Amino acid sequence: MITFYGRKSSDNVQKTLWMLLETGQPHEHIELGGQFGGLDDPDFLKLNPHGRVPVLVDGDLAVWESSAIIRYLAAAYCSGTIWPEDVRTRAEMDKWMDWAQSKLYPEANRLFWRLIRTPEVDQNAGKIAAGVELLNIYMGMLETQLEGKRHLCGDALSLADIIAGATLYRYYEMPIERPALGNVKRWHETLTQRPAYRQAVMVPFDELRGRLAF
Ligand SMILES: N[C@@H](CCC(=O)N[C@@H](CS)C(=O)NCC(=O)O)C(=O)O
Repeated sequence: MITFYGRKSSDNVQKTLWMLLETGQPHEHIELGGQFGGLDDPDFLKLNPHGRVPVLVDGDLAVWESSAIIRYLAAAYCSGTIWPEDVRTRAEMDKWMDWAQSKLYPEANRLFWRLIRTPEVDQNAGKIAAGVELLNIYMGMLETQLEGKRHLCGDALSLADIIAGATLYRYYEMPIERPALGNVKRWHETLTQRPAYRQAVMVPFDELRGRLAF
Protein backbone atom coordinates (compact mmCIF):
# COMPACT_ATOMS: atom_id res chain seq x y z
CA MET A 1 0.00 0.00 0.00
CA ILE A 2 1.25 3.47 -0.90
CA THR A 3 1.04 6.45 1.45
CA PHE A 4 1.63 9.88 -0.06
CA TYR A 5 2.40 12.94 2.07
CA GLY A 6 2.08 16.57 1.00
CA ARG A 7 -0.25 19.56 0.88
CA LYS A 8 -2.17 19.89 -2.38
CA SER A 9 -1.17 23.54 -2.79
CA SER A 10 2.55 22.70 -3.23
CA ASP A 11 3.77 22.56 -6.83
CA ASN A 12 6.26 19.79 -6.04
CA VAL A 13 3.43 17.81 -4.48
CA GLN A 14 1.19 18.51 -7.48
CA LYS A 15 3.46 17.06 -10.15
CA THR A 16 4.22 14.04 -7.99
CA LEU A 17 0.56 13.43 -7.20
CA TRP A 18 -0.23 13.76 -10.92
CA MET A 19 2.22 10.90 -11.59
CA LEU A 20 0.80 8.83 -8.73
CA LEU A 21 -2.73 9.24 -10.08
CA GLU A 22 -1.53 8.26 -13.58
CA THR A 23 -0.32 4.93 -12.17
CA GLY A 24 -3.82 4.13 -10.91
CA GLN A 25 -2.28 2.61 -7.76
CA PRO A 26 -4.44 2.68 -4.62
CA HIS A 27 -2.99 5.02 -2.04
CA GLU A 28 -3.69 7.10 1.01
CA HIS A 29 -2.98 10.84 0.71
CA ILE A 30 -2.07 12.67 3.91
CA GLU A 31 -1.78 16.46 3.64
CA LEU A 32 1.29 17.73 5.50
CA GLY A 33 3.25 20.97 5.39
CA GLY A 34 2.00 24.54 5.15
CA GLN A 35 -1.06 25.11 7.30
CA PHE A 36 -1.20 21.36 8.03
CA GLY A 37 2.26 21.37 9.69
CA GLY A 38 3.76 18.06 10.75
CA LEU A 39 7.07 18.39 8.90
CA ASP A 40 9.10 18.48 12.13
CA ASP A 41 7.32 15.49 13.60
CA PRO A 42 10.01 12.90 14.53
CA ASP A 43 8.12 10.11 12.72
CA PHE A 44 7.95 12.21 9.55
CA LEU A 45 11.65 13.15 9.84
CA LYS A 46 12.45 9.44 9.87
CA LEU A 47 10.84 9.26 6.42
CA ASN A 48 12.47 12.46 5.12
CA PRO A 49 15.32 13.91 7.18
CA HIS A 50 14.95 17.18 5.23
CA GLY A 51 11.43 17.71 6.61
CA ARG A 52 9.91 18.54 3.23
CA VAL A 53 7.04 17.29 1.10
CA PRO A 54 6.33 15.37 -1.06
CA VAL A 55 7.21 11.98 0.41
CA LEU A 56 5.98 8.65 -0.90
CA VAL A 57 6.04 5.47 1.18
CA ASP A 58 5.60 2.20 -0.67
CA GLY A 59 5.79 -0.73 1.73
CA ASP A 60 9.10 -0.33 3.58
CA LEU A 61 10.52 2.14 1.04
CA ALA A 62 10.34 5.90 1.67
CA VAL A 63 11.16 8.16 -1.30
CA TRP A 64 11.58 11.97 -1.16
CA GLU A 65 12.52 14.56 -3.81
CA SER A 66 9.74 14.98 -6.34
CA SER A 67 11.77 13.82 -9.37
CA ALA A 68 12.98 10.72 -7.54
CA ILE A 69 9.40 9.87 -6.59
CA ILE A 70 8.21 10.40 -10.16
CA ARG A 71 10.96 8.21 -11.60
CA TYR A 72 10.28 5.51 -8.99
CA LEU A 73 6.55 5.44 -9.71
CA ALA A 74 7.15 5.28 -13.45
CA ALA A 75 9.76 2.52 -13.18
CA ALA A 76 7.74 0.49 -10.67
CA TYR A 77 4.27 0.81 -12.17
CA CYS A 78 4.43 2.16 -15.76
CA SER A 79 7.25 0.24 -17.51
CA GLY A 80 7.23 0.57 -21.26
CA THR A 81 4.82 3.46 -21.52
CA ILE A 82 5.48 6.62 -19.57
CA TRP A 83 8.92 5.17 -18.69
CA PRO A 84 10.45 4.04 -22.02
CA GLU A 85 12.58 0.89 -21.79
CA ASP A 86 14.58 1.72 -24.90
CA VAL A 87 17.60 3.58 -23.54
CA ARG A 88 17.81 6.05 -26.44
CA THR A 89 14.14 6.95 -26.13
CA ARG A 90 14.61 7.30 -22.39
CA ALA A 91 17.61 9.60 -22.92
CA GLU A 92 15.45 11.84 -25.15
CA MET A 93 12.92 12.01 -22.34
CA ASP A 94 15.53 12.48 -19.60
CA LYS A 95 17.00 15.54 -21.32
CA TRP A 96 13.70 17.37 -21.23
CA MET A 97 12.76 16.05 -17.82
CA ASP A 98 16.01 17.23 -16.22
CA TRP A 99 15.95 20.56 -18.05
CA ALA A 100 12.38 21.14 -16.88
CA GLN A 101 13.32 20.30 -13.30
CA SER A 102 16.54 22.33 -13.21
CA LYS A 103 15.65 25.36 -15.38
CA LEU A 104 11.97 25.70 -16.31
CA TYR A 105 10.42 24.76 -12.97
CA PRO A 106 12.74 26.93 -10.78
CA GLU A 107 12.08 29.95 -13.00
CA ALA A 108 8.31 29.38 -12.95
CA ASN A 109 8.45 28.91 -9.19
CA ARG A 110 10.58 32.04 -8.67
CA LEU A 111 8.11 34.13 -10.66
CA PHE A 112 5.21 32.63 -8.72
CA TRP A 113 6.86 33.71 -5.46
CA ARG A 114 7.64 37.22 -6.75
CA LEU A 115 4.19 37.82 -8.23
CA ILE A 116 1.74 35.76 -6.21
CA ARG A 117 3.28 34.93 -2.85
CA THR A 118 5.01 38.26 -2.21
CA PRO A 119 2.54 40.88 -0.89
CA GLU A 120 1.93 43.51 -3.58
CA VAL A 121 3.52 46.28 -1.53
CA ASP A 122 6.83 44.38 -1.43
CA GLN A 123 6.90 43.29 -5.06
CA ASN A 124 9.82 44.24 -7.30
CA ALA A 125 8.49 45.15 -10.77
CA GLY A 126 11.93 44.89 -12.39
CA LYS A 127 12.56 41.39 -11.08
CA ILE A 128 9.05 40.33 -12.08
CA ALA A 129 9.56 41.65 -15.63
CA ALA A 130 12.92 39.86 -15.91
CA GLY A 131 11.32 36.65 -14.64
CA VAL A 132 8.46 36.87 -17.13
CA GLU A 133 10.93 37.45 -19.95
CA LEU A 134 13.04 34.42 -19.07
CA LEU A 135 10.04 32.17 -18.49
CA ASN A 136 8.66 33.14 -21.89
CA ILE A 137 12.03 32.30 -23.47
CA TYR A 138 11.82 28.84 -21.88
CA MET A 139 8.23 28.44 -23.10
CA GLY A 140 9.52 29.33 -26.58
CA MET A 141 11.96 26.40 -26.34
CA LEU A 142 9.03 24.11 -25.53
CA GLU A 143 7.14 25.59 -28.48
CA THR A 144 9.94 24.51 -30.83
CA GLN A 145 10.27 21.05 -29.29
CA LEU A 146 6.51 20.48 -29.53
CA GLU A 147 6.37 21.16 -33.27
CA GLY A 148 4.55 18.22 -34.89
CA LYS A 149 4.23 16.35 -31.58
CA ARG A 150 1.25 15.68 -29.33
CA HIS A 151 3.49 15.51 -26.27
CA LEU A 152 6.99 16.76 -25.50
CA CYS A 153 8.84 13.65 -26.69
CA GLY A 154 6.37 12.24 -29.20
CA ASP A 155 2.82 10.94 -29.20
CA ALA A 156 2.76 9.41 -25.73
CA LEU A 157 2.81 11.12 -22.34
CA SER A 158 6.24 10.82 -20.71
CA LEU A 159 7.90 12.02 -17.53
CA ALA A 160 9.10 15.09 -19.43
CA ASP A 161 5.44 16.10 -19.79
CA ILE A 162 4.86 15.56 -16.08
CA ILE A 163 7.69 17.83 -14.91
CA ALA A 164 7.35 20.50 -17.61
CA GLY A 165 3.56 20.30 -17.97
CA ALA A 166 3.01 20.81 -14.26
CA THR A 167 4.27 24.40 -14.64
CA LEU A 168 1.65 25.26 -17.27
CA TYR A 169 -1.43 25.72 -15.09
CA ARG A 170 0.17 28.50 -13.04
CA TYR A 171 1.86 29.93 -16.15
CA TYR A 172 -1.56 30.46 -17.72
CA GLU A 173 -3.21 31.59 -14.49
CA MET A 174 -0.64 34.24 -13.52
CA PRO A 175 -1.43 37.80 -14.69
CA ILE A 176 1.54 38.12 -17.10
CA GLU A 177 2.17 38.87 -20.76
CA ARG A 178 2.50 35.70 -22.78
CA PRO A 179 3.57 35.38 -26.41
CA ALA A 180 1.20 33.48 -28.73
CA LEU A 181 2.66 29.98 -28.51
CA GLY A 182 0.23 27.71 -30.37
CA ASN A 183 2.03 24.41 -29.70
CA VAL A 184 2.35 25.04 -25.96
CA LYS A 185 -1.30 26.06 -25.75
CA ARG A 186 -2.45 22.94 -27.63
CA TRP A 187 -0.21 20.75 -25.44
CA HIS A 188 -1.66 22.32 -22.30
CA GLU A 189 -5.17 21.69 -23.60
CA THR A 190 -4.22 18.06 -24.22
CA LEU A 191 -2.97 17.74 -20.63
CA THR A 192 -6.12 19.32 -19.22
CA GLN A 193 -8.10 16.41 -20.75
CA ARG A 194 -6.39 14.06 -18.30
CA PRO A 195 -8.37 13.55 -15.06
CA ALA A 196 -5.11 13.13 -13.11
CA TYR A 197 -3.80 16.50 -14.33
CA ARG A 198 -7.07 18.23 -13.51
CA GLN A 199 -7.19 16.73 -10.02
CA ALA A 200 -3.54 17.20 -9.03
CA VAL A 201 -2.29 20.25 -10.93
CA MET A 202 -5.26 22.51 -11.66
CA VAL A 203 -5.47 23.61 -8.05
CA PRO A 204 -6.50 27.26 -7.45
CA PHE A 205 -3.82 29.09 -5.48
CA ASP A 206 -5.79 31.83 -3.72
CA GLU A 207 -4.68 30.59 -0.30
CA LEU A 208 -1.05 31.28 -1.28
CA ARG A 209 -1.54 34.91 -2.36
CA GLY A 210 0.61 37.31 -0.34
CA ARG A 211 1.74 34.43 1.86
CA LEU A 212 5.48 34.06 2.40
CA ALA A 213 5.26 31.94 5.53
CA PHE A 214 5.81 28.46 4.01
N1 LIG B 1 13.51 19.59 -4.07
C1 LIG B 1 12.39 19.16 -3.27
C2 LIG B 1 11.72 20.39 -2.70
C3 LIG B 1 10.82 20.03 -1.52
C4 LIG B 1 10.21 21.28 -0.91
O1 LIG B 1 10.91 22.30 -0.73
N2 LIG B 1 8.91 21.20 -0.60
C5 LIG B 1 8.21 22.35 -0.08
C6 LIG B 1 6.81 22.43 -0.72
S1 LIG B 1 6.98 22.79 -2.47
C7 LIG B 1 7.99 22.18 1.42
O2 LIG B 1 8.00 21.09 1.96
N3 LIG B 1 7.79 23.33 2.07
C8 LIG B 1 7.42 23.41 3.45
C9 LIG B 1 5.93 23.41 3.64
O3 LIG B 1 5.16 23.13 2.70
O4 LIG B 1 5.51 23.63 4.79
C10 LIG B 1 11.42 18.33 -4.15
O5 LIG B 1 11.47 18.48 -5.39
O6 LIG B 1 10.67 17.50 -3.61
